[in-house]
Amino acid sequence: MHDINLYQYPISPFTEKVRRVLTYKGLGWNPIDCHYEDKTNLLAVTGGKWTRVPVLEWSGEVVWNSADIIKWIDRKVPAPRVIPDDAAGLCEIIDHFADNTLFAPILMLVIPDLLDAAGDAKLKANREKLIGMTTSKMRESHAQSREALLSFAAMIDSNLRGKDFFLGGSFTMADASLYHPFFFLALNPANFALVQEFKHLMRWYERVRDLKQA
Ligand SMILES: N[C@@H](CCC(=O)N[C@@H](CS)C(=O)NCC(=O)O)C(=O)O
Repeated sequence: MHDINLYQYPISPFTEKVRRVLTYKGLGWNPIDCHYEDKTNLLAVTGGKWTRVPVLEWSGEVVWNSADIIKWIDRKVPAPRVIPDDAAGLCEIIDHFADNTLFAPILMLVIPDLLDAAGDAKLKANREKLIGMTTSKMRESHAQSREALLSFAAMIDSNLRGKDFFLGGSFTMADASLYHPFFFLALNPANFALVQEFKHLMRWYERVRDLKQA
């Protein structure tokens, strides 16, 4: 048993952002799997204030929202730092881009096949309501989503030329933020193949996926 409880879904990209940071810092956690509809455990741990994953609980302290969890962890366990003092604002901007801009076309591309493969009508209806779009509508966006993804992948790839990590030689929050949409994309090998041509991005993806304790 570890001290940290991490409320999650195994395939949750936002949780994966936090899991990369915990791994790098050598902090173990107890995964507590949540249900897409029954939010009883999330409501209980957050005092009714939050129903999304990830939520982190450590010795009675409860934090939610992936970026806030990472900032909190970096203060509580500073070594090794993932938010450099001179790049804190940049990490926040990159996190915002990753969650809201990079993730958007990836969500459209990945969710329809994922839901079809699950074959669970209740889950499909629940996710369509949450996202505010049917899977057919998501599929209609696919040409545009692929184009957006390729343009974002090209930007990230060009910044990774000659660097092990997005801000330089060490893993930072920027890597965790940018990694999580690609983690989700990799759930669908046909979609992940779209970005294989970006060699710097691919090497970085594997480096972050295979990250060990610093
Ligand atoms: N801004 C939040 C977003 C978290 C989020 O949207 N998580 C998804 C799963 S990856 C979720 O819990 N969605 C609501 C649900 O599944 O009911 C964060 O960064 O933690």
